[in-house]
Amino acid sequence: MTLQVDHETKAKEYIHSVYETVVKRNPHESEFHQAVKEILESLTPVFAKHPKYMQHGILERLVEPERLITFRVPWVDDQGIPRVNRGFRVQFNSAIGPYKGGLRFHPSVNASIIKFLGFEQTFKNSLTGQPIGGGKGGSDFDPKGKSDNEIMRFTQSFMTELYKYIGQDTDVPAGDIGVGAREIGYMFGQYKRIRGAYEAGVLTGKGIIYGGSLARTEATGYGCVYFVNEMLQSQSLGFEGSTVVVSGSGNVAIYSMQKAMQLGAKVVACSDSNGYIYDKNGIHLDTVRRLKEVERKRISEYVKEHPHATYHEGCNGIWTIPCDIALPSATQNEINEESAKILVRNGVKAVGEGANMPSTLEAIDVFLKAGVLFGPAKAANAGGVAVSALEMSQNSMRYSWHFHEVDDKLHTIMKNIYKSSVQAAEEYGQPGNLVVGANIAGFIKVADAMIAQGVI
Ligand code: NDP
Ligand code: 2IT
Repeated sequence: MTLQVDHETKAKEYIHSVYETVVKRNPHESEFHQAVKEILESLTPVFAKHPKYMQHGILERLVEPERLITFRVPWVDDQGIPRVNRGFRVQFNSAIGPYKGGLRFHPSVNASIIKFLGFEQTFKNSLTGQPIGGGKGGSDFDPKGKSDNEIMRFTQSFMTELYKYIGQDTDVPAGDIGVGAREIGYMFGQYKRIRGAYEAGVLTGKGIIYGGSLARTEATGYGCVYFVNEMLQSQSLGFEGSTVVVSGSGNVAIYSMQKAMQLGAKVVACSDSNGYIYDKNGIHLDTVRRLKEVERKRISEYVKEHPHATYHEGCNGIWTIPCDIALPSATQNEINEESAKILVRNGVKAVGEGANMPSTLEAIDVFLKAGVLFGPAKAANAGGVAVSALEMSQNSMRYSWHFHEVDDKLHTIMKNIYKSSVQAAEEYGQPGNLVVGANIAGFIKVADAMIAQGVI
C-alpha cells in the first residue's frame, strides 16, 4: 500500500513537471495546454502501476511534435487582389504508422489549435486499432463567402507547398472544419499534377469516383452514434424514443442526426456559428442538408421553410434545450461548465463528443460527477479517421468495398473502441470513466511502440 502511494506520488510529480515544461515551452497556447493536461492527468494510474513508462522520455517526446511546418499561402481573389494566409501541418507522432489527420480551414486556426488537434489525433488513431500515426494541419483561411474559383486557387496554392511534406506512406491529410469533398478534390488534383503520378492514398475523403471510400462521408457521425449506443445499451437504454440535441450542421452533425433518427430518436435542435434552430416536432434533415451541403447558407434560413420552428442567435443557448442525449459536433470548448450544469439539471443521460474537445475540462468534470454517460472525442469521433484508414487500405489494394462492408467494419471498430476504453478504465481503477479509459488505451499502444523503436 505504502509502495503504491509512493509510486502514485512519484507519477504525479513527474506528470506535473512535464506539464509545466509544456506550458513554459509553448506560451499562450491555451488549447494545446488543455489537451495535454487532460491526457497527462489520466495517465497517473498507468505510471503508478508501470513505472517503466516514466523512463525512455516517453511523455517528454509525446508532447513535442516530431515536426511543425508553417508556410505562406499566397492567392489572388476575384477582384485581382493578392491575399496571404498561413498554412500549417503538424506531424505529431509516427510510432504506429504514417501521420494521419485532417486539415482545418477556419480564421481561428493557429499553432495552438493545430497542436491540440494533432496531439489528440495521436491517441485517437491508436484507439482505432488501425496503423496510423497522428497529424493535423490547416490554415487561417476563411472559406465563408468565397467563390468556387477562390476556393480552388487557395487550395492549389496551399497544396503547392504542402505536397513537399506529405505522401501515401508518410503523411495522409483529410478534411475537418471548412474542408470537405470539394476542397479535397482540388487538393488531390494539384498533388497529382505536381507529382505526375496517381498516388491515390495521399489524401482521404476523396470523391467515390476517384478513389474515395463509401461511408467515409457518414463515418464520423455514424461512428459517434454507434459509440453512444454502446454506452446507452450498457444501462439498458437506447436512442429509440429519445430526444437529441446536436450542435453544428456540418459533416459530423448531419450524419449524427441521420443515424440517430434511423435509430428512432427525435432530433430537436442543431446550429451553425451564428445561432441554432429548435424544431420541437423533429428537425427535417433534408432541409438542413440542402441548406448546408448544397446551398452553403445559414441555418437561420430553416425557419423560412418550417415556420413552426424557431431560430435563436448565439451558440450557447442550444444547451438549455432539454434532451436525453447531447452530441456536440461543432467545435472546441462549445460546452462550458455552466452549459454542462444546465444539461445535467435538464436530465441529460448521455453526451457523445462528435467534435474535437467540445467540452471544457470543467464541463467534463460536471458530467462525470453527475454520472452522465460521457463519450470523449478521442473515442466517440474516431469513426471518421478509422474509415480514412480503410480508404487507405482500399487504395493500396486498388479495390473498393461496398457501403455495408465499410459500415460494418466501422461499427465493429466503434464497439472495440468502447470495449477497450471500458476495460482500461476498469483495469486502472476508474470504472465507467471513459475519458481515463480512452486516454490510457490510446497511450499504451503508442508508448510501447516508442519504447520498441528506441529514443528517436
Ligand atoms: P464542418 O465544417 O463540416 O462543420 C462545422 C460546423 O460547426 C458548421 O455547422 C459550423 O458553422 C460550426 N462551427 C464551426 N466553427 C464554429 C465555431 N467557432 N463556433 C460555432 N460553430 C462553429 O466541420 P466538421 O463537421 O467536419 O467538423 C466538426 C467538428 O468535428 C470539429 O471539431 C472537427 O474537428 C470534428 N471532427 C471532424 C471529423 C470529420 O471527419 N470531418 C472527424 C472527427 C472530428 P458554420 O456553418 O457557421 O461555419
Ligand atoms: O479529427 C479527425 O479525426 C478528422 N478530422 C478526420 C481525420 C482523418 O484523417 O480522416
